[in-house]
Amino acid sequence: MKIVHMTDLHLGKFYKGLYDVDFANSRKEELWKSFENNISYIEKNNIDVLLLSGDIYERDYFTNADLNRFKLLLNSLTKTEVFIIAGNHDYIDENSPILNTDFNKNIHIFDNQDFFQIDRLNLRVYGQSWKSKYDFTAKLDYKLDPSYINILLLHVSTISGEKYYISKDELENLEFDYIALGHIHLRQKITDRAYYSGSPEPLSFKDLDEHGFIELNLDENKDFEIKYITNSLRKYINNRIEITSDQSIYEIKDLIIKKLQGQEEDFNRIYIYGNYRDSAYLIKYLEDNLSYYYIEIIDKTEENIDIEKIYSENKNNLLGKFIAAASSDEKVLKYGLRALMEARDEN
Ligand SMILES: [Mn+2]
Repeated sequence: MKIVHMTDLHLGKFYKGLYDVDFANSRKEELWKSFENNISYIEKNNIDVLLLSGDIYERDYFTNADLNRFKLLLNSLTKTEVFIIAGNHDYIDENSPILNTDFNKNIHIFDNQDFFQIDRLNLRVYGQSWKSKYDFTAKLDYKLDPSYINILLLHVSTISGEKYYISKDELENLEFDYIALGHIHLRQKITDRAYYSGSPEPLSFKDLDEHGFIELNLDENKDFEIKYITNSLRKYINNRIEITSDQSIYEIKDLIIKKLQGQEEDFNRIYIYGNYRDSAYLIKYLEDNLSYYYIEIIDKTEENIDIEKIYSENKNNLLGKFIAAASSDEKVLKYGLRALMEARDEN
């Protein structure tokens, strides 16, 4: 049985105030585009089962037109049984239009039922939908019939200390053949049978590394192998460069261009480390002279000032007294020192 496990699509997500409207809308449309690609993949590859583990869409932004678009895409699948649970972003209540949408019969949305049974696949899929935004307790007392293939969909965290946490031990004690987890956007194995597929598209700088979905082939003996499919349209990447105070602005710009080769169309953050005299000037220059799909430049440079040396040369004058007085506050010390030295250099 060929299964695709996908989660946290966050369709309709609008990047509230973070980006300008056109940019936000184009990324919003890319999330759909990515979903269209994945639906084509599922249809072409004769996938028997699609598991959607919650946060499929954003309740706050999802219009009826969006819901119709979603329905048409899912209804275009001709060979696939689809199972959907709701997460905290698309929780289901009595007013949720998704429960009254005319999906095809092969599309199953968890509301209050324990499981759906597909005889032709000898399959039972269990799932638990969120019913409100801030309240979810996973049910763990399942009695399974091992003559079926039993799968569970769950939208929870496995990071201890986080809300809606479920431990690795609790997951291990469940007797499901596969547990399709959602909520965490990074792909990962939690137990031999419980995995996060990660979000198909990364949605912030928290969602680093590769994105797509999981494909698995579950055989009659209930054995399977996991394949991570990587096909996101973009990535989020943290980059780091080191500079020195005598490097020209052109050399620093070239360093960044080299660093970003092959990732021009991704979301890039550049952390600049090293020493530089006037880093605000440098950052402004780079922002004005580099043009990429998305770039953020973050100043991590240290002022190029050797405080101990300056202190030993100026113990008895204003500079030395200032250093002694301000030594407990590094920021005050550096800014003040620079102002004092600039004033002195002008004389
Ligand atoms: Mn979630």
